[in-house]
Parts: sequence; C-alpha cells; structure tokens
Amino acid sequence: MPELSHIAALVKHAAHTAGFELAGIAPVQDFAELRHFEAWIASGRAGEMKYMEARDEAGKLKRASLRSTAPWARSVIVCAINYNTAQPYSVAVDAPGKGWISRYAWSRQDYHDVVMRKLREVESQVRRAAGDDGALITSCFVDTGPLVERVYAKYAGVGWIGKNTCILNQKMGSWLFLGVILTSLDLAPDMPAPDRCGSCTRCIDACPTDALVAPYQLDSNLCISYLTIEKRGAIPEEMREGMGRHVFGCDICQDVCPWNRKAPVTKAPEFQPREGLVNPALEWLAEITAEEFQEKFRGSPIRRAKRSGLRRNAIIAMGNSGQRRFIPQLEELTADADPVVAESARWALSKLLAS
Ligand code: B12
Ligand code: SF4
Ligand code: SF4
Repeated sequence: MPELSHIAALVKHAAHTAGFELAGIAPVQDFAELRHFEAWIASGRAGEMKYMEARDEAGKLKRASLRSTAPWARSVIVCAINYNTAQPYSVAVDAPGKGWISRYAWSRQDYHDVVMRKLREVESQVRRAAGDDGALITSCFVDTGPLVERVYAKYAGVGWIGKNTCILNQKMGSWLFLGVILTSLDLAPDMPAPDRCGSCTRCIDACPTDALVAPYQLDSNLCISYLTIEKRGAIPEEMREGMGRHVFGCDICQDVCPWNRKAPVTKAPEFQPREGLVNPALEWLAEITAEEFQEKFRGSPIRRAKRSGLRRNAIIAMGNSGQRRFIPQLEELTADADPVVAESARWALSKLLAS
C-alpha cells in the first residue's frame, strides 16, 4: 500500500478535481460536541424528525457514536461544495406578495445526487491509490449517514461551527453542502478550524422565531426551515406569523452573517436556479396541481415538503403578506379537499380580513 501521507494529499487533489472547493480529514473520535447532540435529542429539539433519534442495539444514538455504528472507520473525509448563486439575499429583497424558497433549493438538481456523484469520484481515486486489496472499507454519505456531519467538518478543518450552527469557512462563507466518506484508512487528520464568531450575535438577533435559543443551539420546533420542510400536518398557530413569506427553508441566519458578505458565487450549472423559484408567486404555489408539482420539482429537494406542505406554506405566507388581493383565492381554498390546506386558508383569510 502507498504511504498514507500520500493518500491524504491525494484526497484533497481528488476532491478539487471532482468539483469540491474544500476537503479535509477528521479522525473518528467521541468529540465533545457529540454530547451536545445527545442533550439536543433528549430535550426534544429534533421535533418530529424521528430518524435523528435512531439507536443501536446498545441503546446509543447512532449519529453520536460512529465508533459503534461503523467500528471499522478510522477517518472521515469531509468534502464541501459552494452552492451560492448570483442572486440577492432574502433580507435584501422587498417583493410584496412573493414567497421565499431558500437558496439551496433553487438548484436544477437535488444536492444529494450532485454531492454523492462527486463523492464517488473521490472514493474511487482513494481506493485506487490505496491499492484496493479487498480489506479496505469506504462508505459515502450525504445527510443520511450515522454521524453529525458538521462536527466532523469542524475537525476536518473545513470550517468552524457558527453560532447559527452552520459550518462557516473564512474564505467561502457558509453556502456549502457537505458530504462525507468514511474510510478504514488511518489518514493523518487536518487541524480543526478555529471559531471566528467572536462577539458577533447577528444570526441570533435576526432569527424571526428565536429558534437559536443560545449560541450554537437550535430548537427545530421553532425553526422556519424545519416547519416548512420537515413538519407534516398543520403548523402550530403561534408559529405561523413568524414564518413571514418563507415557503421552503430559511436563509436569514446565514444572510446576515458577516462572513457571507463576500461569499464567492458558483457557476456550476447544477446549482443555477430553476425558473420561477427566486421570489416565487404565492398564488401559483398555493394552487399547484399534482401534475405540475411532479413536473416542476422532479429531482429537486423541494419534493421533501410534499405538495400539501408546499401549498400550506404558500397559504400561510399569503396570510402574512398584508395583500388583500389574495382574499378571493383564499376564500375558495377554505373548501379545499386537503384539510391542512383548507385550515391554513381559513387562518390566512381571517388574518387578511383583519388587516
Ligand atoms: C436535521 C438537519 C436539519 C434540521 C436541524 C438543524 C440543526 N441545526 O440541527 C433543520 C431542518 C432545522 C435543518 C435546517 C437547515 N439545514 Co440541515 N441538516 C440536518 C442534518 C440532516 C442533521 C443535523 C444534526 O445532526 N443536527 C443535530 C444538532 C444537535 O446539531 P447542530 O445544531 O449542528 O449542533 C452542533 C453544534 O452546534 C454543537 N453544539 C450544540 N450545542 C452546543 C453548545 C455549545 C456551548 C457549543 C460550544 C457547541 C454546541 O454541537 C452540535 C452537534 O452535536 C444535517 C446533515 C447531517 N447528517 O449532519 C443537515 C445539514 C446540517 N443541513 C444543512 C443545511 C444547508 C440546512 C439549511 C441551511 C437549509 C435551509 N436553508 O433551510 C438550514 C440551516 C438552519 C440552521 N441554522 O442550522 C447542511 C449544512 C451545511 C453547513 N454549511 O453547515 C447539512 C450539513 C446538510 C449537508 N449535507 O450539507 N437541518
Ligand atoms: S433558519 Fe431561519 S428560523 Fe431557522 S434558525 Fe436560521 S433564521 Fe432562525
Ligand atoms: S452571524 Fe456572527 S455569530 Fe452568527 S454565525 Fe455569523 S459570525 Fe457567527
């Protein structure tokens, strides 16, 4: 087998060739941050995201104990890719009656597929370089692996965990998707990235729903991203006003971050926005048909909210818009066959009638 130091250098080169801007290596360890993950789950901050609570046979949280879920893994290769396109930030846009889909979801292709494809390229180069003899184990993950990716990204030197809980890189900002390759190779780790948040609290101050309950701590139940993407059924009434015009995800705590002021822009075709998704028309989303939803969002992360969730979110945004022109459409929607849509429309209508 070639020198492990040679493979560590090759990893960075292979990642750049595959299209990742950043890459690093972290050792497999029970990092202190993973204890925060256990506390986060115990306090119910994962909301209804039951997949976050998966446990192994010994009752340990799978995502907090790579040592037991992948005992063969010695190193984690963390890769990051920029998805920032040349579009304004949500906090800088004044578009009455329009919705907001978060930056990461405008893309032509689902980031899971894009990142996984590129990870596989890196993986095959590593396997070739290691002289794959059948004993080498590697495994690629985007989102669904048994680990908290941001903790490993920190220890791979990709960036620090900001007070908004996102991975931030000094040069790239935080508009980054992460992907990881677990490997049985014991590669030399990179240095963890130092925290550069300092005394700044802009993200915490700007969050409209106070979801950043303390620095580095997010309560999903209060987060617009969770409510608009992951929450099924009705949105709790007390959360609706704070959602503003968000119909899928939320970018505010990253828009206001000083490290994103000069974040570079990507020209990657797969991340360029689909037509109509930047400041989308609420009346369109509220009544999108099943066929159009399938067609427009084929291979898009927006499918995660499902058609019912997207319509629900658009209707709540209509209620928050102060635009009385939506009243006739909302009146019709109160009789919609989808009970979640109909109830949201009743709420939005009463809000606009009172405005
Ligand atoms: C579940 C999930 C969510 C949930 C919960 C978010 C969250 N903060 O946990 C929801 C639906 C809300 C969400 C939202 C978003 N997500 Co998300 N999400 C995930 C997922 C699948 C798991 C995250 C997780 O494990 N959370 C558990 C909590 C405990 O972790 P944490 O909040 O990061 O907390 C860590 C630190 O803050 C620290 N910590 C905690 N408490 C304390 C206290 C102190 C004192 C200290 C020092 C440290 C500390 O330790 C914690 C880890 O144990 C990951 C992919 C993955 N497998 O890791 C993507 C991921 C984190 N999401 C991602 C993205 C892009 C987003 C959004 C930007 C999408 C959007 N625009 O709407 C938002 C960002 C919101 C935000 N501010 O985090 C990217 C983040 C990339 C980056 N640059 O960081 C990831 C990595 C997906 C990917 N593959 O690229 N997401
Ligand atoms: S994504 Fe939005 S709601 Fe969630 S913590 Fe950030 S600013 Fe708050
Ligand atoms: S806004 Fe300030 S505190 Fe929040 S992540 Fe950015 S630098 Fe850190």
